[in-house]
Amino acid sequence: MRKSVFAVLAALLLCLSACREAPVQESDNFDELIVVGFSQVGAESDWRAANTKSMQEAFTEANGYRLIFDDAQQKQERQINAIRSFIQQDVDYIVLAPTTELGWDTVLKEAQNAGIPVIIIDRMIEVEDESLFTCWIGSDFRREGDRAVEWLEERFGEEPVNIIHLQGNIGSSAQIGRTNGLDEGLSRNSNWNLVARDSGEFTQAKAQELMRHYIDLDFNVIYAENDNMAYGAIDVLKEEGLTPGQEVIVVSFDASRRGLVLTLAGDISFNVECNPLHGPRVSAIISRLEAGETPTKFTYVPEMTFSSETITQNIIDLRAY
Ligand code: GZL
Repeated sequence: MRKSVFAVLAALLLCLSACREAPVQESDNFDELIVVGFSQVGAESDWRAANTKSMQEAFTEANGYRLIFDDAQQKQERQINAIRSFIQQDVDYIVLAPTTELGWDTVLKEAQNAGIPVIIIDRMIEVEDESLFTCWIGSDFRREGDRAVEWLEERFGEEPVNIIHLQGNIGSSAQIGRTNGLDEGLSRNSNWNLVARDSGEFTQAKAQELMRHYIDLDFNVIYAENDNMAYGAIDVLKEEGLTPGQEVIVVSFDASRRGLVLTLAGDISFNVECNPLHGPRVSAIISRLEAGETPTKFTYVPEMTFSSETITQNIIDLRAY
């Protein structure tokens, strides 16, 4: 009996001395971490998944951050609640990927009054007072639309172009810019005709639903404002025995990996990149703010285009998302 008690005591002492020398865990410096509250639109698309992954990989404890992540399921009201929660938790920074352009003034004023800088990523916001956010980094959605329209003009020339237009979430700057680009194309090409226009909410399922509704119309082009809606449209074309890239030309946005695989296959004929990899970009902005510097107010990220004629598997393999 005594031996076993002694043995237990000896083991306990050994364990305690080992724990004392235990290496400092990252979480031991919990109070030194920069706390970032990130309000994300949702998980509606491949683009969004890549954007979330980029942010989560940038804002780790190993990199000196504690990330508080909120998925708003594409509802602005949930984003506003998340921002208020971040304020209550007194985070160091708020990052907002806004669902829509309008309706942010009140809650951003609350963040400003709490002395918490707000960084906007991806889509743009419209506010009375631009001091309500520190800076914005994202895409030039109107230019994305213009590039798709320029390709369609080159592809079709004077031939008839009868378009089904699958829009993203109405009021998001990605939808506004890409739609404005198409509207400019429709206004300057008398051989172009808008057959149908509807919001697929950037999702594959909603786009399938719309395409099943419009499939009997007379169209030869689908202008899908993101890859996931292009996937949905292509599903229905194939169900109906139509060959994307032949009877129907599909133009898409995002250039996600799956979108580029379909571009290589010829299902998508033209794909405009919308780069989601904002994690390192936002981390660099916060580093500058931590150093007392003032970041550029508006930063547009570089983007390229891909066509089924020029894309290769090697290009896809080299892509980061
Ligand atoms: C664009 C982004 C859009 C993508 C969609 O920057 O806001 O939202 O194009 C995503 O895939 O759902």
